[in-house]
Amino acid sequence: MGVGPLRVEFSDPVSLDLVRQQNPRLGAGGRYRPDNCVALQKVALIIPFRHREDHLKFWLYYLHPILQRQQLDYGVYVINQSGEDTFNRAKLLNVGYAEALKEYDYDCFVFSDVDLIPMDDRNTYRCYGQPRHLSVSMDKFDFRLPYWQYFGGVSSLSKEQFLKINGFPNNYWGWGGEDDDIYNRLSYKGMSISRPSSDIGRCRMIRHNRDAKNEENPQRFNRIAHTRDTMSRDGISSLKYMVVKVEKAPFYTMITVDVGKPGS
Ligand SMILES: [Mn+2]
Repeated sequence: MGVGPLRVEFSDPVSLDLVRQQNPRLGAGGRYRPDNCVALQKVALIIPFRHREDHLKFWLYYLHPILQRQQLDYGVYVINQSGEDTFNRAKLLNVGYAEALKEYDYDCFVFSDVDLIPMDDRNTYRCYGQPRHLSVSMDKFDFRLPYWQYFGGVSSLSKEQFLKINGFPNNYWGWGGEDDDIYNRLSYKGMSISRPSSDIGRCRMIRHNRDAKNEENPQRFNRIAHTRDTMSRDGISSLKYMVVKVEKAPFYTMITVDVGKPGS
């Protein structure tokens, strides 16, 4: 079903009308299931989000056709952090996991930054025998892994793999470190990282400046050094948040959440 390498570029903005025209079989809230077969996995795509509407349009434009060619039974969940306090990517991912499961019996979770687009549809957005790192060769890093343990960008974990590591950390506020903490969790629980080859795993990042309220987190080095001690009490088991609004848009479900602020 795949077509291989894809042309991905961001010079012309895309409209949601175009997304509508190209995805006639997409259900409300960004749900899809193939009608000629039973998909092997039920996949929730989780996108941490705040103020990136233009990036989201590109993501929807490129990803929906790919995910349908991949014959996935899937739903798209945009987890929007309310307010203007410091951003917390990993906590938003935990919220996405919890909220998606309230809607459907998903068994696989793909966690994707809103600005990353795969350049080859053979990079299947599903789960594997080991946690999967999907964005292995990003244009931003010259199409190479920045370091071997790198787990940022786009990744997938089965429900079982996610629960084995108690989900993701809730206390990484601001930019950086949470992906390394997740890598530590996986490795401490005896798992390894599965990856596509570097040509199939090519992807493009939409260029942008650092967001306001997502400054580098100076505590990240200290936190990463203590994952082994903290992971059992900090994770999906200790997750606390408040849903502000659930919106079933035509191409995605947006869940706006209050995740608190540093120290709360
Ligand atoms: Mn980015």
